[in-house]
Amino acid sequence: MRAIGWLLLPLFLTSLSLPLSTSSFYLTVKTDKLYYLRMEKVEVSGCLTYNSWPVQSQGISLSVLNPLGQCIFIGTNQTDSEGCYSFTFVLVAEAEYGSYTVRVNHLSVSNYTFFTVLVVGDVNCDGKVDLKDVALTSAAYGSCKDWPCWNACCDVNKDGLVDLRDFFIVCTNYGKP
Ligand SMILES: [Ca+2]
Ligand SMILES: [Ca+2]
Repeated sequence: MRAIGWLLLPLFLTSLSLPLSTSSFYLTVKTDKLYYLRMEKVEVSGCLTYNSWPVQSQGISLSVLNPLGQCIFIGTNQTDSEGCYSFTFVLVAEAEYGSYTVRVNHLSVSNYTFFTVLVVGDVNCDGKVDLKDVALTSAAYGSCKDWPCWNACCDVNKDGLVDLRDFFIVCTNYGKP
């Protein structure tokens, strides 16, 4: 009888451990960039794992809140064969400037990340266009890629050259938001 008891013990322990194992789900989330401009496409992606193994065909829900706490996007998708999911949405022309919260959920498991919508011309990504942005653009003025004073952030119109066009954009947005 005692021998049967010892045989059943592992089964008993296994049944005890099952409820605890639900906490082994893990959901990751990231955006393709940290900073965006209005009307840019935002790509959100991540993976769902259980004890580090990918979990496929599971529903993932997404919500995105703007700096005012308003929900600007919601969606649902399923994890693929590698346990990964993705969402894409485009920021509207009137998107609020500032920090956005991206939250993903699968049942009771959730995670979140942030991204920032910048004013065009905010070349140092500090949330406003001011003298620092003008100074940085001046320092990179006249440069193109691979030049010592090249600063990709100052190439505001992304034409491969920091020139009067970029300077004009920075000055036009001076003081925003
Ligand atoms: Ca700035
Ligand atoms: Ca340029």
